[in-house]
Amino acid sequence: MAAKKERSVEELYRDDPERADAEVFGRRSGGRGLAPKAARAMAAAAGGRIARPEAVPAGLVPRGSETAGPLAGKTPGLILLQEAPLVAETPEHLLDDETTPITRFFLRNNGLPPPAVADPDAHTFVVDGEVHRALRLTVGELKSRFRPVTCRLQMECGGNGRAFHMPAARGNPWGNGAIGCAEWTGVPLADLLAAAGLRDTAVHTGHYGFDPPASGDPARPSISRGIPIAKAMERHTLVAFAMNGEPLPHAHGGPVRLVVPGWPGSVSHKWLTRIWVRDRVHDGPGMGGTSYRVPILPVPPGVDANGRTGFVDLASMPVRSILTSHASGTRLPAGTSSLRLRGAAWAGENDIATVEVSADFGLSWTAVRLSPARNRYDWRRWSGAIRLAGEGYHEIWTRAADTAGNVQPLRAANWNPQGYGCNAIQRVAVLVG
Ligand SMILES: Nc1nc2c(c(=O)[nH]1)N[C@H]1C(S)=C(S)[C@@H](COP(=O)(O)O)O[C@H]1N2
Ligand SMILES: [Mo]
Repeated sequence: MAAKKERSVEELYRDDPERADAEVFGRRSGGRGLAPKAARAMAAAAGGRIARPEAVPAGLVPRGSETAGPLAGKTPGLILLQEAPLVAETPEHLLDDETTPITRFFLRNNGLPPPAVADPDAHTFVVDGEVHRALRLTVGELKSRFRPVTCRLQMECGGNGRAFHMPAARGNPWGNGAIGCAEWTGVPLADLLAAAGLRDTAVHTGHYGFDPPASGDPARPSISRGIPIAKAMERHTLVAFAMNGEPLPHAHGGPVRLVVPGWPGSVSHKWLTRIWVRDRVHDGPGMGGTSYRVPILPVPPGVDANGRTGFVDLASMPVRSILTSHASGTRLPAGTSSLRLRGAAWAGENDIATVEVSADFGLSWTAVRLSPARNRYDWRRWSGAIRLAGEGYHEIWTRAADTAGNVQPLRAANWNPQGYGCNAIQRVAVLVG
């Protein structure tokens, strides 16, 4: 017996695990070894031959190919950092597309998955507070009453690169893959604020969504951050309802979310229900203390000043570059003496000035070619080549500089309790021969 063609291995397991085991493995739970047909089905799901089909334990399905579960619809290879709340990173080498596909876009939730929305166009959100005329809009009205724009914009978690802080800082240990650059379609928040009419007292926004908090306490939002009015009025700050030309997926905040490019992703509120225009800096969960805040003056690494020394809200994300053409650990054939490289670079509010690569541990650097940005806050794709001197272990380093004169450091020197803004140079190991 073998799994019916039209049903995935995961569906079989979901419906009847015992029967699925019997069908896939040809025996009862607890055994090992895939039946040939099951090995083929699993290979298709995993995107490659299963190397040791005889060793696969009963009940095991390939990682990241789930049709149900937390990474449903995502490319195999995303790294699940946490299941609840859901946090998943895209390894750098899976960010090789000009525009990050939805299947490869990282996920970061602070709360629990919100209920699905049957009719996205009927979903309502409000803009209220320090405005002359509060707005109450359905997503359908947002699309028809205002003029949507489409831009390719960075979305990066404030903790991107956190794993490279030493000593370890609190929070999800992101590598450099809490970033994506998608095409977002939405209405500039500035147009909604203009329609509502800002009062002179308006200084900040506060954002709310309908995702329940991890604590289960319905009185408290999972997260509620905000931005100064100047950033809210910037034309690339969007109230977005589409991603890469598709209706905004539920996992990424559908029916409607904020996209505030260049700033920590936490201000790009998903599952949006309310934008509260405030007469002071917003004080929801995720504001104040050391949350998304960095010390004004350096603090000794490892010392948790707990917000007592001067902290400021993290605004622009720092300059960063990644290599996307080769995964760290890639083996190259003996005799390989040069390599064509591709990657991406971005710098929050600033533009990229240069990207350089080194294959001799930083003794010498070679500039690479940068492709133009489509619009402000787009990332820059880059390509170039590098010589590899001889067989053995090499590291490829990529280093970007921005137009404000900031350069990526070899090691992060801006330690802070929650590990924001770490933009150390990426080191990719390749083995020749
Ligand atoms: N409602 C809501 N919006 C949210 C969050 C959340 O937990 N709830 N997480 C934020 C954080 S910390 C990040 S980095 C981005 C991630 O967006 P993505 O999951 O679409 O990649 O969403 C932000 N918006
Ligand atoms: Mo984030």
